[in-house]
Amino acid sequence: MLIRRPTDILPSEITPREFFDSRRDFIRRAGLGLAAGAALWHGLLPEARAASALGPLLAGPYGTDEERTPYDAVTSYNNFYEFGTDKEDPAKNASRMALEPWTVRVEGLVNKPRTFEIDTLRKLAPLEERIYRLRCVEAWSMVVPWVGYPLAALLRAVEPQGSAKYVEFVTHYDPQIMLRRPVLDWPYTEGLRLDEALHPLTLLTFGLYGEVLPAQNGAPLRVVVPWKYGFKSAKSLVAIRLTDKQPATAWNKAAPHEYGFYSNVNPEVRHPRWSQATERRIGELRRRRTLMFNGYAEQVAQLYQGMDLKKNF
Ligand SMILES: Nc1nc2c(c(=O)[nH]1)N[C@H]1C(S)=C(S)[C@@H](COP(=O)(O)O)O[C@H]1N2
Ligand SMILES: [Mo]
Repeated sequence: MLIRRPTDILPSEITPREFFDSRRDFIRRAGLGLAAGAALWHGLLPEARAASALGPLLAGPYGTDEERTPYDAVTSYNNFYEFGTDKEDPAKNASRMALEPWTVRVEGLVNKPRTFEIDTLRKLAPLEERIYRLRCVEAWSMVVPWVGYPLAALLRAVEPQGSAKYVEFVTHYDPQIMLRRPVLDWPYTEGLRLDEALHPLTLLTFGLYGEVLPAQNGAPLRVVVPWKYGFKSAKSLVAIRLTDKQPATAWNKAAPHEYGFYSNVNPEVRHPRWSQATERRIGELRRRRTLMFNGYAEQVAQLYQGMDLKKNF
């Protein structure tokens, strides 16, 4: 099978690792069409899951039949600016991060503020596999089997108070091992409206492809908000804070005219320096049309009813 790729992805980034390669070979040799191939591909996953360090995984809702982006691409073409601004920097540098011990403070306007050990947090709710698209504002996208549970499960456990309207995510920052240059205002922070954070699509994520989250993808835990630009999906969380005011966010602070608080995937709202009408799926040559809310409109459009999405970009 000829895998064509755009020039900005290194060959090493799209070569499926051996494990997935052998399955692809099998699918190819079986001479199956794309749809049958995809079904087989899905059918083969429980095998990978059984070997998972994360234990048994439920099949989560809102999946997609689209072809998954190879593991090697997902783990070698990253944005994690704390470890450098080139796509290959996080895979090279993020392993410097000590992942143990790791705690996450859940605090602010909640009845039961609590600091969780990462192992406790991982076991708070059953882990699911959720095959979600993630689309970067830079107009590349990928399809990934993420592993996690709805952020709502954690938020409900700490009992948000009536005055809580927003959720702020604070990420790990250690100047000894991360960029000191103020590319962004470290630590990287993000935010959601409380109803967005409670939406069942919003995933508190501990793994991908049935494995523990690699450091470069935001170990030991991150959020994945599939209907928003990738930068909303903050990595390596250390605090989750419920507030009554809209929190500042790293990209909005860095370039307020380019990155708004909402940052919903919206092909009708141009980034000031480029169009958002199309995207390039990693590993594909031909661009795809970008879908409103990254294809999740049916699930989330009602959250924004009556809002001007050009003004609230
Ligand atoms: N802490 C932190 N989280 C982050 C970023 C970052 O630079 N730092 N980059 C964001 C951006 S721009 C994207 S597109 C996604 C990329 O996730 P991935 O590398 O797992 O594909 O992570 C987001 N989360
Ligand atoms: Mo991004």
